[in-house]
Amino acid sequence: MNHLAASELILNKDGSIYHLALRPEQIADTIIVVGDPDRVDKLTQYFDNVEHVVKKREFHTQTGTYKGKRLTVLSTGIGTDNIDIVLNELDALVNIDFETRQIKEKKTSLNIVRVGTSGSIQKDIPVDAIVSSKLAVGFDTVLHFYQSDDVQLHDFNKALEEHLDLNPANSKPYVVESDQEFASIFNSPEVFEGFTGSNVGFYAPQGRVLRLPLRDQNMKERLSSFEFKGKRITNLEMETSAIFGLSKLLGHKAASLNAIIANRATGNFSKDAAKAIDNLIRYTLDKLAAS
Ligand code: R1P
Repeated sequence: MNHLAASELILNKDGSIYHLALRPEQIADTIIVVGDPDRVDKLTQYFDNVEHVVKKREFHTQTGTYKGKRLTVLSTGIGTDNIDIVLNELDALVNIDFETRQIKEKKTSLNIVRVGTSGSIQKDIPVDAIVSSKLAVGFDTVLHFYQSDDVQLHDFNKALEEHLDLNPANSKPYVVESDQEFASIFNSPEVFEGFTGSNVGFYAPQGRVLRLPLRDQNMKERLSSFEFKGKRITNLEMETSAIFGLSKLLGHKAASLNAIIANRATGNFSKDAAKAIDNLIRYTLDKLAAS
């Protein structure tokens, strides 16, 4: 079997993977990913113990146990470009032998759940709600660089392309799914089922105007009015599409939970976003511990 060159699988001097600076023994098989590096402590404050803290750039990792369950919490920073790094390096930590630089024959599947923040684009999904994404649509380009046709829902892609007035210079939207079995542990009557849109920016790419006009002034309305097979786009953020797509390609099980801190349809912002995030954190930890 070919071994991976030093320029492709980049390891640091201490044997850790290039960006995350983690060694294989430092991660659990259930990983919670958050955008904000400061959110990691907000989860691990509830842990029984923390084994280690590793920080490099925006990637802040802590592994420990919560109610006896070993969990890793890792920050991704903002955007699907960072998700490309995080998913590939997490996968390398479990599925590539760093000594021989060869892909292991026996593959390990990780459970990966995002605990994020997001803006709802539907009036009936209010601020402070939790959305668990069943589907995600990526307006980013990450998945298009991989042989990813098999994990995309092409009927949804086509329906979206017909409904949205997309600039040909933008990428083609790709629709991907959570791992239905893993994601189902986060179901409950108070949690909204999500079809989450992820895009490459926070302002125009999500239809926000401060000083610069949008190319498509109706973008937000076009997104919120899309409906196909009884599914409508519920919320917008910047990571879930690549988490779902890359997890499926690499054989990991992904779920994505977002605290809705803004409602883009009504113009409301949460009066206590920190509390909404803490509520989601405690909900996620308890569901994982019970699973
Ligand atoms: C933008 O403010 C950031 O917040 C949301 C978006 O997806 C983006 O990363 O998620 P996080 O709070 O998890 O970072």
